[in-house]
Amino acid sequence: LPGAAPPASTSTTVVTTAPPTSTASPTTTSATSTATTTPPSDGSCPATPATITYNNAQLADIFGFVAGGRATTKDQFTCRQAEISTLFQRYELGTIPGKPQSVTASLSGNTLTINVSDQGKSISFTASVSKPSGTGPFPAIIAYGAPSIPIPAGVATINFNNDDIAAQQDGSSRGKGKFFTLYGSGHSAGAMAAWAWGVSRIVDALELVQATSGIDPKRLGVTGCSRNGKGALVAGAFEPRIALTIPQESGSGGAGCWRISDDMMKRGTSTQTASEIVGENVWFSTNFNAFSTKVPTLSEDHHFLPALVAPRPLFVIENTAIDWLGPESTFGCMQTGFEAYKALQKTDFMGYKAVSHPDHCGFPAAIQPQLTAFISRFLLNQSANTTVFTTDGKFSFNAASWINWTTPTLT
Ligand code: MCU
Repeated sequence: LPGAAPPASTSTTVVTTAPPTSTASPTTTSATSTATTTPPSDGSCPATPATITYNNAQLADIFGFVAGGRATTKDQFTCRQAEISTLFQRYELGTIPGKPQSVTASLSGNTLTINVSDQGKSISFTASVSKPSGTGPFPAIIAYGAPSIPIPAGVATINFNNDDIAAQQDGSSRGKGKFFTLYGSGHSAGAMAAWAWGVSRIVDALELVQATSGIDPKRLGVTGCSRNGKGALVAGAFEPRIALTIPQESGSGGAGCWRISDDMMKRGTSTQTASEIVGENVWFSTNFNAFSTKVPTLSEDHHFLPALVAPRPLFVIENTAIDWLGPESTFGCMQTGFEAYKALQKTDFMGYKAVSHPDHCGFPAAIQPQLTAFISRFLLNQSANTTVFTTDGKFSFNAASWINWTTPTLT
């Protein structure tokens, strides 16, 4: 197998081989290779049409299949989640390849080394692991870059150098980074799709070394702030092994909905929109460019991201002091996405809290109680009150003008 040479550091080394699920050619890679949940394999999911004609200024129905009909059961909702995954990859993110042919991992000191081979190409990357003292196993939070939330005692931190997997300097970063060394510089993935793939490989690695690592791969969180918050939300949406997703000040392109941000802009607030973001950086696939100036033709929007994370725990942190983040958009968008948690009868598994503070990515003390509650309950297995959905009082969300569908109670 090309590139499958054993890693130099062998303190803990495990090799896994999965059947090939991805190809090196971006044009032939299946857009459905990554599903957030496992839908029934009996062919009972409605097929998603290859071409979709859509035009809707409001926020699309989370539960309605593109081909018609709505999910009324939890099983059917897993079909809809697979469809939403397809739509997101097709129109915004680009394809997130499935499990590579080979992943090997070793943990030596604080360095987790991950070697990946697929279709004859290989890459290697590292993540640094800092653990509490003691033997564990400990839960861990994977932080894009470095965490800008306080990580409590008893939880390990794993620093993910996401820029190494896909660069995000500016528009010239397209196709640059280790993901593209593996899958080709013309691959459809934007940086966020590539990073989500990287998080999945870190989880693969943690599963491989779990016997000796002191990290419990079933209690993993992911976080990031700003551009990296957008990325953390996408990773949580597309990697079902992530137990707790904590995007911080992700704003437009993360917790914001394109439609609401466009509306804010129309009403005179200088906020980030789709048409701006596609020129600023390479977070999205070039597939998204065509939609950025005609957002109503997009058959999804970011209220679908919580619907992909659901019912897994999600705590969204935002900042109302910065118009560019689209605080009105993130509040309305996440409130709409929260309907998925309502439908699944898991309303205390998703929280949103936005307060006003001047320092972008600084952590405000006012959010500490809820952050502590989410981490305590979902990573440390303690009981805590995780019911929270608040923004400070500058605006409200008029659901009636954005939502023309009702939320089922999924059985
Ligand atoms: C909030 O995230 C981004 C934002 O989307 C960009 O327009 C701006 O340039 O940078 C923000 C960021 O990542 O700040 C660290």
